[in-house]
Amino acid sequence: MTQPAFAGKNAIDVHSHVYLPRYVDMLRRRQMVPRIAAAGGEDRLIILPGEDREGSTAAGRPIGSEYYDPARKLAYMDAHGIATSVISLANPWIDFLDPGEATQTARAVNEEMEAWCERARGRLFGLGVLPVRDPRGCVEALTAIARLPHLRGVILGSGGLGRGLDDPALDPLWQAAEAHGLMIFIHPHYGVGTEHFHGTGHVLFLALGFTFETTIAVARLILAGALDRFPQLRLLVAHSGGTLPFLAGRLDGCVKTDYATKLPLKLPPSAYLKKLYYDAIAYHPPALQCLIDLVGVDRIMFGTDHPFFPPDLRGPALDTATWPSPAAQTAMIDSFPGPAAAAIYRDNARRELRL
Ligand code: 5CU
Ligand code: ZN
Repeated sequence: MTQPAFAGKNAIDVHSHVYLPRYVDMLRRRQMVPRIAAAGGEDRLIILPGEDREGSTAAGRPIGSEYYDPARKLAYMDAHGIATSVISLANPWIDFLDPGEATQTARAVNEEMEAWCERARGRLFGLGVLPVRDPRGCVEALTAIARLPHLRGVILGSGGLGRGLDDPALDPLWQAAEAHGLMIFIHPHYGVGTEHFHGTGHVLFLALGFTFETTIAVARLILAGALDRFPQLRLLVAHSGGTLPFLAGRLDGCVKTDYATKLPLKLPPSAYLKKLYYDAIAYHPPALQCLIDLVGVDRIMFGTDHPFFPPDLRGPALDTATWPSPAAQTAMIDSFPGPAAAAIYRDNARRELRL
């Protein structure tokens, strides 16, 4: 009998999203982006900035219960040889909520996330969310998350508290994450260069806007000396670090020859990039090779981005279909030698996220 392509991988997926049911209800009640709108007999998810004004996106994308039903997450995992997923709320998290509402919602979301993971009996672990418009609430949320047995860290948008990752107001948050040994998953949402993307649907926003957003946010964090102040901080950077692996040498070169600017850095930027963790969502073996050459195989972890980038199907057919992202990531990782692939598929996540 032919084995399915994913049989026996036992992968750990560190980039796997959900919208928890209470969050979905909140998006359904909203009139402004982010929101869920019923259109043409289906629900559509409209989350990206300006998306409701951009005709070429056909107003968002379809959203079904694959985004908020844990049984469907597990069905997808079964179909793709994924043993364990580390789930995180998808963008834009709770960034848009006022401080008071955000703090309450963060608590409720993180507890619901914990309950999902507990019921999944070892197949799901989670990353919590932070009420980013309430800096003190963020530190309290980190302390609460550290006590939840199935949560291993938090997902944080590249915008940080609203002023980027080099914002000194983030220092107490970095300190708390360091003290609790929590991983912070840095993920884009707002996009950069969006004035160049009209007429291209989601394509350039996600392919370029997302990756350059991450690139800029992490580069600024490094140039601000945050990793000298918090050397034990553990950051997992989405989409294989955006373009950072490719541009690391240029960053070093520019820092070295900018004689007029005094940056508070002990090391060249690439040395800090080597201390971070990355998912393997690169879609292209030479791109993953570039990341491996920069940081080694022990800091890179398999991810799929489920339930984004689905095949063009609806309903339960989605649960047994082969999805493009895991197929692409698997083909890419399998082109590397066995020990490197094993490290990326599971060993690194198991060790770094205590799974
Ligand atoms: O590529 C991704 O990570 C995503 C995501 O998480 N959310 C989204 O809206 N599109 C793509
Ligand atoms: Zn994602």
